[in-house]
Amino acid sequence: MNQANIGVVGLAVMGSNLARNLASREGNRVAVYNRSEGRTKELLDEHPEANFIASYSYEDFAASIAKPRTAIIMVQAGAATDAVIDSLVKVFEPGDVIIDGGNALFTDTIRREKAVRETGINFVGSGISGGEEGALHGPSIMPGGSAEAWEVIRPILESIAARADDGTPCVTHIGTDGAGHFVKMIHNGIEYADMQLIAEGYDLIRNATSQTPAEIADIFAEWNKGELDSYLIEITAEVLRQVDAETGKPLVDVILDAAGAKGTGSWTVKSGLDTGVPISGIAQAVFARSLSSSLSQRKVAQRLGKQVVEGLPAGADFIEDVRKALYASKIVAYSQGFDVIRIGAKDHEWDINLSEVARIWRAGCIIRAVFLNRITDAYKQDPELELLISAPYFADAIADSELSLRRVVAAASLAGVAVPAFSASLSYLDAIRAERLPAALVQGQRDFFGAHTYKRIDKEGTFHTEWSEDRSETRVD
Ligand code: NBP
Repeated sequence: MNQANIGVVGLAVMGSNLARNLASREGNRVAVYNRSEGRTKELLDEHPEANFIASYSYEDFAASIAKPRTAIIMVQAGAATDAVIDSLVKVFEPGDVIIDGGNALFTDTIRREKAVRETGINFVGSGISGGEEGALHGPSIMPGGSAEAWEVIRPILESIAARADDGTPCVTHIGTDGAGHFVKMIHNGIEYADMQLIAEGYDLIRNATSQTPAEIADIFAEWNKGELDSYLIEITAEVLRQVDAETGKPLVDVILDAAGAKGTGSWTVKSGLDTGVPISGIAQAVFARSLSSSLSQRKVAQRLGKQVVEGLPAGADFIEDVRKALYASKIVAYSQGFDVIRIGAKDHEWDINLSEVARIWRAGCIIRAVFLNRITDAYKQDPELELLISAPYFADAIADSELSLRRVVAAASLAGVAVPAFSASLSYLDAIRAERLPAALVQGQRDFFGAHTYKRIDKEGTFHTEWSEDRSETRVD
């Protein structure tokens, strides 16, 4: 092939690995371009086997791809993505496809899709999960955009996507314009919650027992054989086993306890606020990272007295409670994440198949987990499922682990260990099932100071009480 059938713009970690993945699949010839020539030359030197066609201008890049052209952009999200799109639009033609595989904010993708569509070029905003390993060996891919563009790019994306155990590729057409990046954003939000819950479970066991990180790694490795079987549990065991070459200490004890973030977690929380979906577990996970990174405030707070951890039960029963609490809370986090996708899809008029979303997260991505098979089944059985935790399998799983979660949150509170994500999950479970919430009092307060009105449980209509005068009630509609 003298011309490439696919191009990649942006050859940093993700782009170069994705380009190599593409080149390794039969029938592909890959064109590559990067703003700084050095990166392109380095990739060519290090991977001659990939037989890339390299270009050093957008014009040559476009000429090196067979029509209709398809190119994947893998550059920094934000202004860099806009700059590359502007350049590609100038050299591409109607019918060509531009895929943005970066972590774009979905509202940017909606804007870009609209603008690019006017030129006759197809624009696909696609979430790509799995980090650098995923990009190289097979990521989970979440493309948005038009159905026509999907048919063009489908074979190539299916060829590079991760394969689940049943052999199906972890890619599906998520929906129009920003749907793919929206779903990728929620994926990352769930990832924040999953990681925080695992960290809280580790912290409790570490505080409760005299076990070393390496010994706790064995516990996680054991958990990975059961219902918690997932990539994040697997790598947790590996991280805990790692010894620092310099000090000989467990590496986890040497790493500064300030967790970083790149933005998709807080975007998810903002979406929860915008859509009115209570994604409290995810929110607590995002805030837990913020708190951890507030190093000077943490220092000042020591004036309140150092944290004293006392009285955590140390036995095997408690460790089993932590495992079950983790499972219940993880189910809550996924349920909240799918809830915001469901409502977000309604708000943006995206026809998102939730069963398909769970299906393509089963391999390749960071939150891949065996129990995603159960989520796939739950939404397949009932595509209109309003609340994932109400599906029979998950309702049973929560019933089985609820008491453990209660004991863990109670023990942590009494002992003085912060478990924000476990606590938020339990409160969510209690609140969402409550027959009556104290929201009635809140409505009374709102009507008192702002005449915001209220509804009654016993009759139709909207009412207001004259609180400060004769306290009479009037119907206002
Ligand atoms: P980075 O996000 O670090 O971006 C570096 C790339 O952007 C380089 O190729 C750089 O070119 C290019 N670039 C910049 Br910066 N400004 C540019 C401009 N004005 N015009 C053209 N190119 C420009 O790369 P990454 O970590 O490989 O991630 C790529 C995308 O994939 C990002 O959107 C990221 O959020 C997403 N993502 C990353 C991961 C991960 O695990 N890292 C996972 C999933 C998704 P240069 O070489 O000339 O500076």
